[in-house]
Amino acid sequence: MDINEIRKQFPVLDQQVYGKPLVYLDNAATTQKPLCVIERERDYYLHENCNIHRGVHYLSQMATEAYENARKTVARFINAPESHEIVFTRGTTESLNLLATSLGYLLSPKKVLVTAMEHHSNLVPWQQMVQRHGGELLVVPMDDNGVLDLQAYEELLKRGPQIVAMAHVSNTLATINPVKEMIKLAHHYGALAVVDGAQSMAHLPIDVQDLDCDFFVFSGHKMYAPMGIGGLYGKTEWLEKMPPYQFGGEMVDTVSFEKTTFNKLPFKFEAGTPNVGAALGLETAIKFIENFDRQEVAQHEDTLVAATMEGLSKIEGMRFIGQAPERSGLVSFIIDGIHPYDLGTIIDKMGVAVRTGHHCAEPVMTRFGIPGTVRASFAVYNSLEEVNILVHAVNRAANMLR
Ligand code: 7TS
Repeated sequence: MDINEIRKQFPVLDQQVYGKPLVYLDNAATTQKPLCVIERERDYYLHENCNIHRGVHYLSQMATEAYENARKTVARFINAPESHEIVFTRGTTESLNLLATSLGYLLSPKKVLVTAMEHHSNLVPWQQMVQRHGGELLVVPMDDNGVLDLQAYEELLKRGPQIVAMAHVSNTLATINPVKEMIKLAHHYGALAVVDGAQSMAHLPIDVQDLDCDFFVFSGHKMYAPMGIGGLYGKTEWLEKMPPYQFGGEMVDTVSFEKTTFNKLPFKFEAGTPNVGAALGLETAIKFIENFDRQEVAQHEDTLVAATMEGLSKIEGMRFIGQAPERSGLVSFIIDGIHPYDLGTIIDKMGVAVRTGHHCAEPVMTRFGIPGTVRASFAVYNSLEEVNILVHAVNRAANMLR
């Protein structure tokens, strides 16, 4: 892999901040976008822009076809059996709110099981939904390395949750959860399985049929695609049963003042005008990812993670948060006596962009008894040279703050 060639496709990386070359290590928050994705969206607005599914004219038909082809590309990318099982949304958060609301109407669940390492987006919608039904949220605990306790998981499943929602990859700990095994167990105990793939789509191959998950959700912007687009995969049998969660144009079949019937899948869940340009950008981002040998990319990212940990481990008082044997894409750490925010602010002035804080996973920080972490997260365009700059910057900042 020629990192310099790859970086040429990301003009945003080629800039200075505070007079220093930008080192962008906040990819778990959002990745940068390659030129092909930017150009695809631009092209759409230059030549194809039109509302879809409703015009008989040429442009509308072209845009509709392009949008539906994008859906097919997403389906192929995650090996969904049918493209109508892909619902376009604004992203992971909207997909999870759709699920919590619609499954809430359908099942009125009294118990939903989540894990101790969820992003707030895969926690609060479920919590609010069960509380509305007078139920409770069950939580799978984890150990000090950030590994889920699978024995406790099974015990909790015996308490009969109707839904289990789990992160594929943790955005704070980097843990890759054994979701296939967890889904199998969930089904054994009669629960539906929802996988939050926000942090896995860009890094791991996804096969929803192999996982056998009932639902899988993701955000485009964390996988080189534009913001404002993402998706929800759901098994047909469940999507058919689930009531819509937003109402309006496009999602209806017939409407009178007395009664409304709804459109077929997936349109039933896509009320209003969608973000067509971003969906086309997402399709291009998928093709961008597929152009690489994915194993080689994963190896490259693992090398960056290992080099980061190796370099940082020499700093006095260094504590890594998240040391599961199976990890992906990021390093979270704190240094004794130093607030993550102070460290992040100082290294920002050295050109290094990392995320500090609780990363929208406050219960994880509570679990580890810390205010937050500093998180460096990687993408295909990051280099070992950037890792060296990060390590050097953290070293200098730590010395300044001590
Ligand atoms: N789930 C996980 C595991 C995430 O990492 C995120 C975003 C979300 C859900 C929500 O995704 P969204 O695209 O709908 O916002 N995580 C982060 C992060 O770690 N830093 O900024 C956003």
